[in-house]
Amino acid sequence: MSTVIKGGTIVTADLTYKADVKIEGGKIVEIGPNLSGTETLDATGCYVMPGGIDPHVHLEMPFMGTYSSDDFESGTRAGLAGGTTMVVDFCLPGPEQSLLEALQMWDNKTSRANADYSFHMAITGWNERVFNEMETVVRDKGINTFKHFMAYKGALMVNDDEMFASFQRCAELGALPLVHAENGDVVASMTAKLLAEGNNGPEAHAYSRPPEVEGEATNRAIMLADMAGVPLYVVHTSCEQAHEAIRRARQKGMRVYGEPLIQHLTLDESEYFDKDWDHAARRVMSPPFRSKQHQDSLWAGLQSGSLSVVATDHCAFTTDQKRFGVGNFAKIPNGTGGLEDRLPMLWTHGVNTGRLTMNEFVAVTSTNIAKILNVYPKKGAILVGADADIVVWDPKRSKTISAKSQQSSIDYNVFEGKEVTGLPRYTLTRGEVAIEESTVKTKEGHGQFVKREPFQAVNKALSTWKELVAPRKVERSGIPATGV
Ligand code: DUC
Ligand code: ZN
Ligand code: ZN
Ligand code: ZN
Repeated sequence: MSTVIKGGTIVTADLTYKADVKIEGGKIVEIGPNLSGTETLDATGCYVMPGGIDPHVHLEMPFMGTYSSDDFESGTRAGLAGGTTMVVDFCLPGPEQSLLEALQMWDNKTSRANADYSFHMAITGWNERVFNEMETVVRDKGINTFKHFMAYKGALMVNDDEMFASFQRCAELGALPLVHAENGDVVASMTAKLLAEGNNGPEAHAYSRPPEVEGEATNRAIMLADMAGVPLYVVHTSCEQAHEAIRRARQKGMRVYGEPLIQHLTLDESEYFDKDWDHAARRVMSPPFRSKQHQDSLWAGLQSGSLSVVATDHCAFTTDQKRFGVGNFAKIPNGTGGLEDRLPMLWTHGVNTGRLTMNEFVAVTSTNIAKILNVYPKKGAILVGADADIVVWDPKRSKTISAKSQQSSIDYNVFEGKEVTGLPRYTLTRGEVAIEESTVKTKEGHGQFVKREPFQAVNKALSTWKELVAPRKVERSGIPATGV
């Protein structure tokens, strides 16, 4: 049994060329002209690209007194419908919970996944057990990334001492630290002030977390990672201040990656000033949507390469869940959806406008993150031996995005009414057709956990501060007697 994708143009992060792709046993076995197999998929007029990888999703996540509404079944189905063939979710240990216990809980959620998945492990507190368990997580559990929340004070947030200790541990283990970079202390104090002054509507959420709190935290995390001698991945980079910090660090030779979200690239802060409370609350996420100036900065970063990956932070809450925050914006569950719409929206607003080439599109939706997460070329590649996670992309297919036709289980879509041109004709997950135009053929339980090995060579030579990390003892004579 073999499948041939016939008549298409292969588009990878670096090449565009006409060839057929033959698949057997879930893997690409041959690429070339005039291939034949037991089954043929017609790719005439289409681009054959590595399936999207969304490295930032929260499926069935316990958060702000509820659970995000898409689970591994509906979330991966939404992803596949939009050409995304792998997701990476965040395992969040509760207070005092062991990392390994939390991982077991997360693993239990995945039995109905339709596409492959992996986990980042969050460090939500610091003690000797966490220090020890990190090694097991990296060596035995196939997880090479640790997430740190610099915001959500009193819940997920870690302090600088904890974060710095964890960064150093990541350096030892060959793991990559991730940060949610917002200054949680300042957000908490601004939130309290806004509420005390009677600003309790969803627009106040944006006032409570201005770009400065993100820029400050991004800078701080970069400096601490540099001191620890470890690369850094900054999730949901939403503003110029954070982008500037990343740009500067990269220019100095530091290995720092920035991840804008499709929502921040295409939706702006005016969404919060809609008169309708539900409209604004549905768009409450952290960081919040920004002004057009910040959007321009993010697009420029993708074009110039200072920003590396486009993700979604898919964390979907229903309107009823959002209404927990009526009268107090700080209780609106933070999060928006985007899994199904990331590729079509980025194609429409990036490739169709000329901001991104097709190859850059593949780089920022799939190949770059596969390399950053150390799963390339199993994922993120159209190469012999790679998993056949493939999207056959029809650049002429259009639709109007609507909650009525989406796979996500929530009752609205933040992109409602937006026209997109460029959609999957087929999405294949390890060689199986999961999407054929608008027909969903996903198979519950098909998705497998993707193990990610530690990095052989974490860049230990990042910093001029290295000597501070490894202090040099000074032999001195004539030390004065201590005071009495
Ligand atoms: N931001 C969100 O909007 N939701 C989930 C967590 C986060 O950091
Ligand atoms: Zn976050
Ligand atoms: Zn997130
Ligand atoms: Zn189902």
